[in-house]
Amino acid sequence: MLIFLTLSVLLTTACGAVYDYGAYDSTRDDFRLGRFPDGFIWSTATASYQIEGGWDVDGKGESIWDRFSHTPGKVQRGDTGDVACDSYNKYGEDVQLMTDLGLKYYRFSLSWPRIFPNGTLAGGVNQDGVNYYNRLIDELLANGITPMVTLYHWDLPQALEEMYGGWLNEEIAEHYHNYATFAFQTFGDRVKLWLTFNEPLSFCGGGYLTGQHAPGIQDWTTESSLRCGHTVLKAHAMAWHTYDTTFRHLQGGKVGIALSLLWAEPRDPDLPADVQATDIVLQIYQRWFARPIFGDGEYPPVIQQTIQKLRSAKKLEGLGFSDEDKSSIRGSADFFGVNHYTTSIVASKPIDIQTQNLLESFEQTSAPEWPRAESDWLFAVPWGLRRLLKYIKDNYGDPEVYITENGWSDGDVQPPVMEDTGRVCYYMTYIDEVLKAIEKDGVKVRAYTAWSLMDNFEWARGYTERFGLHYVNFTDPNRPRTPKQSAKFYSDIIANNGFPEGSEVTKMVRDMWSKCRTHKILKDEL
Ligand code: GBH
Repeated sequence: MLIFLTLSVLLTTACGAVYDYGAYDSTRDDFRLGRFPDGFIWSTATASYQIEGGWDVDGKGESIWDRFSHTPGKVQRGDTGDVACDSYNKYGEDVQLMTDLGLKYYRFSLSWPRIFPNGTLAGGVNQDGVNYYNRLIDELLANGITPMVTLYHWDLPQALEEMYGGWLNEEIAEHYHNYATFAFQTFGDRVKLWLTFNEPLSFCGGGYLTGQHAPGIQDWTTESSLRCGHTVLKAHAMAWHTYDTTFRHLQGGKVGIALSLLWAEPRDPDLPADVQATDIVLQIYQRWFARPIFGDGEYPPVIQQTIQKLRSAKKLEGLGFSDEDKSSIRGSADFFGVNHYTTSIVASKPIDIQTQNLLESFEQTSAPEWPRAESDWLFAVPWGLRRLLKYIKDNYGDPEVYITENGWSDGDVQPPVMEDTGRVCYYMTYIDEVLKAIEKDGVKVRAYTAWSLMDNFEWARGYTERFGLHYVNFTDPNRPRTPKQSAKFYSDIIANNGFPEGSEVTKMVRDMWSKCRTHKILKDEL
């Protein structure tokens, strides 16, 4: 029996039949030529801890990522962000790379403890840190590049972790609010695009559930990650409202949030249990933060039920939204920021509802034909992005969507991957899905952001995974940056505003085609 089962699994896998997800649309993998709408925003992104270095210079306070990476066993190979790309000193070179690409936008984050060393306004402002961001912003503007600033990309001041228990404590929403207000006040004359948070799901899940990210708390009951998310939603809304009432009429900018959204498909669309498991995955990954902000202000049912369960089991306080909270969170974004990387196939797993939690009720897998990046979670499934964008349009009131991250990793190998075919294929096909979403589905996508401008500190994976359009040599004290093939390709897309017929970039698409495994059908006109 076992042998028979194994054999049949192998056979169906080899035939690929069961894994042909989303095949109902025969034009799914076609490549579409065309230009993006005028004024479409092309950008690249980085984050403070991942690139700056200068972790303890000029009055900067310690962050939870400094502490975490300095703790043995937390980051692969013992890598740290102490120096990283040394952008604290080399920001001028970074801006030069963008100019060479023809980029007009750049997304980066502020390090909270570089500005408020102990996290609080009362603890004092570090003027050297403020000056650093002033220099960077001015350098960008002098080169015609519009800054898009993330206020929080995971480097919480360590002092707030120690004084309050970090995001587990709702009181730090007030400190975040002070910090955000200070940033609007100080930089908002020149910064018009803001993101309050980068991927609450990732840092609440990584920091307070799996423990793989700072501050490294492992709590599989999900209580801690839910508390983290709760504080973050409140803090986000406070910052947005302050911008809305106090700064908008003076500065005229926009404030959004970058949510990490995956796409998911059931392993067997005809099996109700798989369909239901997929819905659970989407409730957690997509709706936990999106529904309160962009939907009706409520948590999705799975999150609500989990909170209820924890409440009755542990007599929990908090974790509920008052009507006031709800109306303050609902609608608190001027655009929908999306970080998207990959798609999952979801299968159900039977669980004991009494003793196990919902995270154990599903299994996420991939299809054998999906190309995999160096990161073990990252598969190239371009059509997943188009479905996700359509989903956002249909479920969240057709908002303006900014793709705030999308990218592909290579390994840290010798010789380095400079002819980065995997990344070129990924960008070419994912960007084309954005074009389809705009032209065929009418999704209001305003921006596309490549992660990342350059190789950098990839969190718990250290420098073992490289996401850059530029190669960074981390063994050289000067951290030289060198464009990869994908940098040239991306700059051609930017110069052409897409893939117009007859252009150089379209010729390159045709040349690349046979090397890319994601889109199998080649359209005649190409
Ligand atoms: C983004 O997160 C981050 O915003 C960015 O800083 C980062 O450099 C970039 O992506 C590349 O990773 O190891 O199986 O537990 C992307 C979302 C969420 C993807 C956490 C990896 C861990 C999966 N990430 N997830 S696993």
